[in-house]
Amino acid sequence: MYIDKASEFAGQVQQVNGWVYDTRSSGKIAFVLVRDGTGIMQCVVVRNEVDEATFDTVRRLTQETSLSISGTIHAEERAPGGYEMHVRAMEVHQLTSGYPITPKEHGVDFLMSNRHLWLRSKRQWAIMRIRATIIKSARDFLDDHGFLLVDAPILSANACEGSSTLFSTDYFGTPAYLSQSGQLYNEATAMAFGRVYCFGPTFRAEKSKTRRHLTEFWMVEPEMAYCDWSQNCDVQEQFVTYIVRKVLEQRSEELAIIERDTSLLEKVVTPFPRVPYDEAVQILQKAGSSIQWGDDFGGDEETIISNQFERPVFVHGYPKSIKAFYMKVNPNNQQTALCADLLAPEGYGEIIGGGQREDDCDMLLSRVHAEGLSEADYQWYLDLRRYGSVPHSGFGLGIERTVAWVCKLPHVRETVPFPRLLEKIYP
Ligand code: NSS
Repeated sequence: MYIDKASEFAGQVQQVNGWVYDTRSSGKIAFVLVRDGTGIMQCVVVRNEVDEATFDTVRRLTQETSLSISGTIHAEERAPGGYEMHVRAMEVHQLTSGYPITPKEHGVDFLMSNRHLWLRSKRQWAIMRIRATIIKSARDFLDDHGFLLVDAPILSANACEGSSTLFSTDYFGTPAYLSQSGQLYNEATAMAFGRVYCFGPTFRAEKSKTRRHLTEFWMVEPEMAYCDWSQNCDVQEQFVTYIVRKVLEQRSEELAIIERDTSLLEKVVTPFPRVPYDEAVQILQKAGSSIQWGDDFGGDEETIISNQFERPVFVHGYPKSIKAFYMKVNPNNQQTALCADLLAPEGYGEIIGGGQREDDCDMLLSRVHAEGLSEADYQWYLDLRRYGSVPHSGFGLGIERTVAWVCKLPHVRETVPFPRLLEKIYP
């Protein structure tokens, strides 16, 4: 039996295969908390109900000892999960000694170097399950709304998000890069399949140590033919609202474990406010920031803006000079691009970057040159503007930043099983 299915087995004798989470015992009775990955079950061992050897072993059980334990399942509202096991027999697979992560407080550096073990703790259990639901609901939403999953390559000859954060590798004698984003390939597949998305790991050699940056992160990237930047925002707000609602519906236990105030997540409903970049600059200046029109926003600026709203907020129409080469220039204001970032509330800042793509071949070519990119490398991408070019838009939602916000975590390092950071590639 898996622990999360205990309610189906009340009154029956069942076996649980797992690890010892905690124990306590008095003279005649012992309580063993066993975890099996799906949950934690209280197993009650009464001295005169088991043989002496078993009771003796129970008293010597240590944290993370692996064991199979069997007995009758009973409803017990005081037990975690509402069911407990009255133990009849037990088999120890390995009696563990010296497990490094104890119930006392540990520092972050210690926990990070023991990430392979830290994942067994209750809080990490809750976060990883919320992460899985965020990913599943992102995919479900897109699968159910006419988007086709079309995978983008990880090895590429092209930079998508600027050459300064490329990880390069040798591809049989020519340089290749790890994907920063599947977007350019999505634009090709959107012209073939209409509405598409890719979902996969992306890589950026981020030299900055911040609470929002990983060097390897997962991104879900939808792309839509015949879609302008504002319709793109309509999809994003439905998408994000759906994801948050699914987490609230399906992960209440996990949200309670991490003590998330869910009333703030309940406020995530459409429509999301849309603030032009110019206004965002004014908001920042009023808040005492020295930011000037034309400057990009860093984490601090995003936090100030996102703190002004209870819902996620779009900031749109950034200066084209601070945005990627593929963004469509606003025909009514040549200095700005038809793009929008979505900033999560509670100070979290950007979780989505997106916008309308430049669909004019000459304009795009001039941007390729202006960025110092090689025209030859982008011929295939320019072809998309030569053969049946249409207005099209898309966006990328960063999974780790979304998990950080939904779980209200202070740093992205806990949002992914094995975080890759500037100075961290072990374990
Ligand atoms: O650079 S983005 O803003 N946009 C793109 O990559 C587009 N090419 C996506 C698209 O339109 N298809 O990154 C998108 C999101 C951003 O909002 C973050 O949530 C996340 O990807 N992101 C990151 N998360 C963690 N660590 C790092 N370093 C990081 N960089 C971006």
